[in-house]
Amino acid sequence: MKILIATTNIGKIKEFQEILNQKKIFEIFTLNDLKINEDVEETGNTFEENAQIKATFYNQLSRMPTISEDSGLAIDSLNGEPGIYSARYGGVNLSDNDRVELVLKKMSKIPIEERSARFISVICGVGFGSNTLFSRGELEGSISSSKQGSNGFGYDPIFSPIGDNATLATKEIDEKNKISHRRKSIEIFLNKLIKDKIV
Ligand code: ITT
Repeated sequence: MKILIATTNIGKIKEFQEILNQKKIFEIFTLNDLKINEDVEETGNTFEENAQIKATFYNQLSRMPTISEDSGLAIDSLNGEPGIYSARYGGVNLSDNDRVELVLKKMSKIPIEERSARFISVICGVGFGSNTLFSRGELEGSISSSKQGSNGFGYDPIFSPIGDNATLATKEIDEKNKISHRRKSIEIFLNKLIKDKIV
């Protein structure tokens, strides 16, 4: 089955490809492959709403079964921030590293036992049968007091999975992909497709 992974985030694309290619179910196309340059504004108030906005928009453009993801980091001591604003936290002109520094600064006085956080991934599929499909995966962990590692993307240099002293950015992609929020939401999504006999 040909599908579109509709994300503009290179880090996400790599992880989706790595996880899905192992399954050998799909022929994966990216926005680049289809020469789609249009962007859509994420005006929703939840991960689900934003994932659906993206999947619907790119399904209409591509006419291909489309998977989109809205994801982010929810930090308990910051009342769930950056949450759905993870990609634009602190302003759209900041780099991933600027955002990491911003979080470290905001949390500089927060003690180790109050630094709990989780990554959330919500996938929306449009064009797989008549229903819009959703799945959610989460990865519990904590925010480290300094940056560690250079792999991955986004907030990986300051997020350590629960029970692990090392951040996600110290891990190889396949190690991260074994435990990540994205891995979990992809697995749940695939199980829905299998249950509905779509694949
Ligand atoms: P698309 O909307 O095109 O998919 P995006 O980067 O704008 O790309 P989101 O709106 O879903 O995607 O924002 C997700 C942000 O959350 C992402 O930019 C990172 O800052 C952060 N994030 C999500 N998953 C992450 C991960 O596995 N590791 C580190 N940071 C992550």
